[in-house]
Amino acid sequence: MISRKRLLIFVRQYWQSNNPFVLHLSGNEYKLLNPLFIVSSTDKLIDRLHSGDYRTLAKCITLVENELPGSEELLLSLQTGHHVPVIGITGPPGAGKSTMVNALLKNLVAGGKKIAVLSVDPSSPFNYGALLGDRIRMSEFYLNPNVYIRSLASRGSLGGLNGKIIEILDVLRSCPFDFIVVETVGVGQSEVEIAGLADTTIVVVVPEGGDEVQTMKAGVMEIADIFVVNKGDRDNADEFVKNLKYLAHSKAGGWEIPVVKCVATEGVGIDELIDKISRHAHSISYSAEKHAHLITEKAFQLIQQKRMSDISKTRLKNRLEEEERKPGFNLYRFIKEFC
Ligand SMILES: Nc1nc2c(ncn2[C@@H]2O[C@H](COP(=O)(O)OP(=O)(O)OP(=O)(O)O)[C@@H](O)[C@H]2O)c(=O)[nH]1
Ligand SMILES: [Mg+2]
Repeated sequence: MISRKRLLIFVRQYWQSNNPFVLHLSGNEYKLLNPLFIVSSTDKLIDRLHSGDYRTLAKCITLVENELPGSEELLLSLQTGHHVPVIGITGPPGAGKSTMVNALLKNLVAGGKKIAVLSVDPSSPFNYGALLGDRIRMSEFYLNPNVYIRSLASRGSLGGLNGKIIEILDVLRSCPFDFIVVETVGVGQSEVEIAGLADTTIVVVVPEGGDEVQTMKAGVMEIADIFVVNKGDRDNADEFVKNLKYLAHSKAGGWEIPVVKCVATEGVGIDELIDKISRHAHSISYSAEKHAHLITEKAFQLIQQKRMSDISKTRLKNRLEEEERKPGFNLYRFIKEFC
């Protein structure tokens, strides 16, 4: 049984993946049945994923995102050791991230690569209407057999990645892609979170507020593997690039954070960006140490989610309202029953 809010999410996903959900209404509750998942065995799904079947991929992502029956079995059968580089692209709303992804797709597809794009946070109130915008900006690739594009809702109004992104990325890794690109708006926690999941994190900024770079959000310096100064056609772009280069310090492992000036709408700077991405992939900071960090981070988050899965804030609130009225209430004694 699902809530009305979840239902709306389902309807949107239905639109994206063309899955024939069967909607069962009873009273105020909705139940979703998906006959395709019932008839497809996990082995069949995995085989189709390996052969790069996008319809199956869309179904599997929906299955995992909504924890529908069969999702755990699917996750347990995935071969998660298969490495497909994840490129995270983050930055403020309107910086030109989707235009940049579009330009990257153009070059990479021309080079014979197969790419998956996850666009996270289209439902954020900071970013209203972006889903439609992204569809228009990347529309030329929606029907391209070498490109798979999927939008994902964010976790909440303060940003943050979709709670199932780790699992979804692993489903995508089962398909024969050369790269997985994740676009996420740099509000709230999402940019820090994407840096914990991506092999290479690209922070897109624009020359705004004069040529000052000091106004950039704290923390951005730590997460960026590559900076892109987009909208390089603006007057103060060169000064901004110069100042940012001065500020960008090297990362552990000796990686010098490059600053690439781009005009995404014109495709300017994209070849240089692809060159930096590939250099980063071969740098020391990317290899064994980073992999160990990323996989530990993933395992930690998955365990955290599983341990917390039976704890609902609403139920906690109701219980606490009751318990607090009792004499001698102690919060630490109360939480012991959940630990
Ligand atoms: N002048 C100029 N405009 C650009 C450039 N790149 C993108 N734009 C424009 O900037 C606007 C926003 O571009 P998007 O690609 O949607 O930006 P975004 O960062 O994906 O936006 P959100 O996903 O909403 O955060 C669009 O009108 C683009 O045409 C550029 O290099 N120069
Ligand atoms: Mg966008």
